[in-house]
Amino acid sequence: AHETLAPGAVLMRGFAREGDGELLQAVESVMAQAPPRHWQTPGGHSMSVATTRCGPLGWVPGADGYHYAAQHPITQAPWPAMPGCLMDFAVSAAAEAGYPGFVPDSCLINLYVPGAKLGMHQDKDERDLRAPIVSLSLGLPAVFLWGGHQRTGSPERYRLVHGDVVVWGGPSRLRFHGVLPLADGEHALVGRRRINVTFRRVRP
Ligand code: MD5
Ligand code: FE
Repeated sequence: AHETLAPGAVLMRGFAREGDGELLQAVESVMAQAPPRHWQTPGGHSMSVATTRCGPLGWVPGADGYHYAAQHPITQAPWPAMPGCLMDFAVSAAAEAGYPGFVPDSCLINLYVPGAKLGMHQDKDERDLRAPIVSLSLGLPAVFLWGGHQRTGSPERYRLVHGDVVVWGGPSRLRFHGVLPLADGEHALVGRRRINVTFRRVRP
């Protein structure tokens, strides 16, 4: 059952539960090639969420702002290739949510340990804002905050658990959002972590 949260935003509970082992293995292989790290934000703070990425383009925070780059800013190494099962997953999740033809060129992996959080923000560094973002949650449950088009106001709350998938597109693509500090726990497959994987189309 798919739940339309607002025009363009579709929550598919448990959509990724069936293939979770293979998806996790693919994510682990990317993390082995490019270990998640706490990047500095342009404001000089260290993110509490550790990130890595795969695919042709990777989102990177830097002193001069956020941008997409084909290489690691320090080692100049290209990002790991996007594993086939992640690509296939993103394409089918988007199609299922009403976005046929979505092909990601970027995949961001957010690693949360207990206490890690993500402040309210918009995802607007992608050049192609018509494409949706596909989000896959693995591991410990999290409270997702969903605001409006302004930073102010009290956001709606959704509990996202292992295997939940959300596709954010259309008028919902630019809404402010964040994640509350992760509660401690232990997930049978993923351990004491939450991993969120987002698939994006950066270049039109
Ligand atoms: C997370 N990640 O749980 C979230 C899930 C990020 C990020 O926010 O930027 O890595 S993706 C939630 C999302 C993406 C695009 C649009 C909207 C929400 N939205 O309009 O609410 O780690
Ligand atoms: Fe975001």
